[in-house]
Amino acid sequence: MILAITFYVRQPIWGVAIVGKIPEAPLPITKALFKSKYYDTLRPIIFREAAKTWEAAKWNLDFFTDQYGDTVVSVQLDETLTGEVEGPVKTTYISTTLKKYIQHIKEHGIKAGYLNQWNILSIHPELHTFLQIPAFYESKMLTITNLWLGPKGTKSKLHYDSDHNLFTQIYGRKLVTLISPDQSKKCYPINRTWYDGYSPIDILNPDLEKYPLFADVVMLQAVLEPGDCSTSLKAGGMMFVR
Ligand SMILES: O=C(O)CCC(=O)C(=O)O
Repeated sequence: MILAITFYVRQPIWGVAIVGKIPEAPLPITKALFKSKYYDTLRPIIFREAAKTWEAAKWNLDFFTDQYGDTVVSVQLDETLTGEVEGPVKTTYISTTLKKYIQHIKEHGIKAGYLNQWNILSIHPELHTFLQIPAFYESKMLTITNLWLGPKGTKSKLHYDSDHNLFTQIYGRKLVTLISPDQSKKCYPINRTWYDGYSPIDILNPDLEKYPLFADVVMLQAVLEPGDCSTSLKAGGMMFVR
């Protein structure tokens, strides 16, 4: 299982094009230093174990089955979760209960689909007590809080993002890839809009004959472990997650 929380941040633009790994910084860091060094200069950064002591670190499939099993959720079920996507994509969702979805994860793994962008606090506001916003972050900059719950191997296709985020890995591991706006034309984007723009390329297995420009793309990558926080500062750029 993989589980993550993202807080969305309304603050457009990116600023850097860098090669290689998403950089890491040690904690503690003051609000002022975080803002001047990373936020204002739009540098993606990872703070390892920043959320290790969150109450949410206790979350697992049994917690959601026992406490929220009857909640109705919308689960994405299409091919964008598993491989290369030829556009245009018809995204398919089914409505089910959390209990049934979790049962499907246990029985069918990746075929169970992805409970993504679940705006949990709008439905269960009491869950905010499980999330302790890191002290370096101005919590007033955060807007929507989304939960992403899926089976091992689930992918979020390479897509555009309109907002920065504060991404926290709760359970399982995720490979996060960020591509800055100046690189995105090498990703053969389809629907260049913030809400449904994406690339047809499976970046883990790119077809370079079909997408030769992708061979030169500059990406930042990192594996996030439980408790790690990353501030993607990716607005206007592209993101891929597995
Ligand atoms: O975790 C994921 O699968 C995708 C996250 C994402 O797209 C985002 O934070 O904007």
